[in-house]
Parts: sequence; structure tokens; C-alpha cells
Amino acid sequence: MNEDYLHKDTTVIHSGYDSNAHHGSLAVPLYQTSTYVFETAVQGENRFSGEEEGNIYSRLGNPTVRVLEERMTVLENGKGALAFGSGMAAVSAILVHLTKTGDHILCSRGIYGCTFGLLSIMQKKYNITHDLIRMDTEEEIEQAIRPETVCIYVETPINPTMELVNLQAVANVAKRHGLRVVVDNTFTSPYLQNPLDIGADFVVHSATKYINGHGDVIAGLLVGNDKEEIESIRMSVQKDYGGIISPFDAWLLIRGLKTLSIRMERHSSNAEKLIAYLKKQKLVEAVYYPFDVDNPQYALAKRQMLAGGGIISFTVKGGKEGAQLLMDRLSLIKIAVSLGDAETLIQHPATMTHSGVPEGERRQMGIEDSLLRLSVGLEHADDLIADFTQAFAVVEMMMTKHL
Ligand code: LCS
Repeated sequence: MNEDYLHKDTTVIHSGYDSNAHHGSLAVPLYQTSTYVFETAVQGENRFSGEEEGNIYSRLGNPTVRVLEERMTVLENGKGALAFGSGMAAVSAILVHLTKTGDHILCSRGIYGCTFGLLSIMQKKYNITHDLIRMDTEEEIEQAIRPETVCIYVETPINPTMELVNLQAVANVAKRHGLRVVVDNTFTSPYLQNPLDIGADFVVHSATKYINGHGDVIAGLLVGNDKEEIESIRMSVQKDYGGIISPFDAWLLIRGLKTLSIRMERHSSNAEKLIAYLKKQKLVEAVYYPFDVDNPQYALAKRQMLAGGGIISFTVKGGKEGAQLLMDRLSLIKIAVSLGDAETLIQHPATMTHSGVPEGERRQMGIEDSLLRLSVGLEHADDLIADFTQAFAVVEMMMTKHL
């Protein structure tokens, strides 16, 4: 069947797997093996030399992992994919692949705290420098390019501020200057946004989040638009740095992915109900959500995303103390980092996910002490609203007493 014409709701379930090749098994079999038996010594020699295709050792490839990689390739409209043991393993693999000492990376104004940590290590140890800039217009991006710039690395929406990067502007500038573009697509999942279609060269995911969706796996994915290059990363950086995924975790991701489309729709519709609610609360100062009609980037969001997704950021009155008071009063909504799970989670970026970013840099990224990040889950929206309502009532009472 020509998969090009299938909808994503279908490919998340079927792509990359032929049950006829696996004893008719409906579910993708779990190949929990470290190595593979060669029929003869010469077959082993030929597999190593590349003369014969086939399995060698699970750090170099595994049939269960391959189903996941092929499914992700289809979902991101790419040409090849690699699965990793964490999102950070995927991020570090692509940055190691693209850079050498003396190079420069241009980044979106905000990035995940550990990606920032990785860039700091690369700067200190290998003199690979970076700049974090706004990327609303082509001029802004163009002005920041240096002779030693080799790639543009962006998150959109940005963790945790939910600011967007104009992907078309990035792609246009990159094309003119011969730069490679890497987009961290974790916050939208391939169901809501496909950066390779807009001109990116690589997409990375923390598959820990929406791809899995069930809060029980740490994993990462890298998808590219050039099969040969992806295979060369498999047989170099991935093989020799070794940050691979376990077959069982790949199996769980394949299982989680099957419901990606219905999950993303529910995350988005729940988030829209919560946005409407939060905007009316006295203790809430500002809300940040791409598909909020009052968001200045709403038109851009509509151009590059199918829906707003499940993440909302908002600031509350009372700074860090106000934010912590509210978190401690929530009951159904859990205080935890990570996102994209069935459970609604809330976290405080300044003291949690982005606490490793120096304060000055953090403020430049727009991460205030009063900012909270909510990962809206799959519960009934009314129950989430009820939890907020009881929490706001207590916090308001406590704040009034304080004054
Ligand atoms: N990229 C983004 C945008 C992320 O949000 C994360 C993790 C990563 C990469 C790294 O993925 P990991 O290695 O954890 O699979 N973000 C987290 C967060 O916001 N809370 O906890 C982890």
C-alpha cells in the first residue's frame, strides 16, 4: 500500500510493520536480544563489511527499534530516523554530528535547561559557541550569523515560555547561508507540526513526552530528510557514543504512539478550556498558549501548527511564593516535571527544569519566578478546573491574610 496517502491517525498504528514477516503477530514483537547469531563466519564478515544486510548487535540496530524508527520517519515526513535512550541523547548526537571545534550554533531565545547545559559543555570543552536570539524575522536571524555558524537549533514552542519561532523564516535564512536546521519538536509531536515540511533538516524529540504519552519511558528520536546521512549517524555517533534505546522501551513507544492522534486532540481541547478559565482568574497575571486568540503569535501558530497542544504557561500574583502556594494547594494536578502524559502535571521552571540556567540568562529567556508550566492531561476538563478553583480559593484567602 502506498503510505503517502494515509492519514496520520492511520500511520501511527500501521507504518513500518508487516505482520506477515512476523508469524502474523498483530502486535509488534519484542526482540529483547543483545546480539544475533550468524549462520557462518563468512556471513558475520559480510554483515560487518556491509555486503550483506542484517542484524549484527543491538547497539547497531534491532527489529523492534526499527519499526519505531520507520513509523517516526513516516510521521515526520522524513527519510530516516534513529531512536535513542533519552531526548538528550538525540540532541547531543545531532549536535556532535553537525559541529567541530570553533563552530557556532544559533539557537532560539529559549531552550530546554539540559540542552542549555549541553551547549555550555560544548562551549567550555570544545570551543563550540552559541547565541540565543529571537527569531521572529529573517533580518533578526541574518544579523546573528557569523562566518563560523554551521547550524540553527530551535525549539518551537519554546520550553517553557511557549513562545514560537517562525520556522519558515529560519528555513529561508538557512537555505541562503548553507546552514543546517535542527528543530526540537517535542512540544507539538509529529501530529501537530512537521518542521521537515517547512525546510528543516532534522527533527529531534524527547519521546519521553507525547510520543510515549504514558509517563513510563525515557527516550529520544532523531528524524532526518536524508536517509544516507541518518544511516551514517547510526554507524558513527550513535554506535560509538552508544546512547541507544532498549528494545522494550521502543516497544512501549510503539504501543503509546497508536493513540497519538486522539491524545493530541484531547490535550488540545482540554488546554483550550483551561485557557478560557485561567484568563478569568484574579490571581493569574498572564497566560501563554499558541492558539489563544489574544496571543500576538496566534497567526504564526495557525500557519505552522495544527492545534495548540497540551502545554500552557501562566504567571501568578505573588512571585515565586505565589507560584509555590498554588502548586501546593492542587490535589488532582500533580507537581512534577516532564509533560505529555495522561496525568496533568504542573512545575515551576525557575526552580525546576530551568534551574541550571544562570539567573540572568533565565530572565532573558522570559522565565520569571512567577511562571508556572502546566502540562494538560487527558482527564475531564471540568475536574481540572474544579481542582484549580479550590486551590485558588485557598491561596486567595492566604494572600489576603498576609496583606
Ligand atoms: N527537549 C525538550 C524540549 C524537552 O522538554 C526535554 C525534556 C528534552 C529535550 C530532553 O528529553 P529527555 O532526555 O528528558 O527525554 N524536558 C523535560 C521537562 O520539561 N521536564 O522534565 C524533562
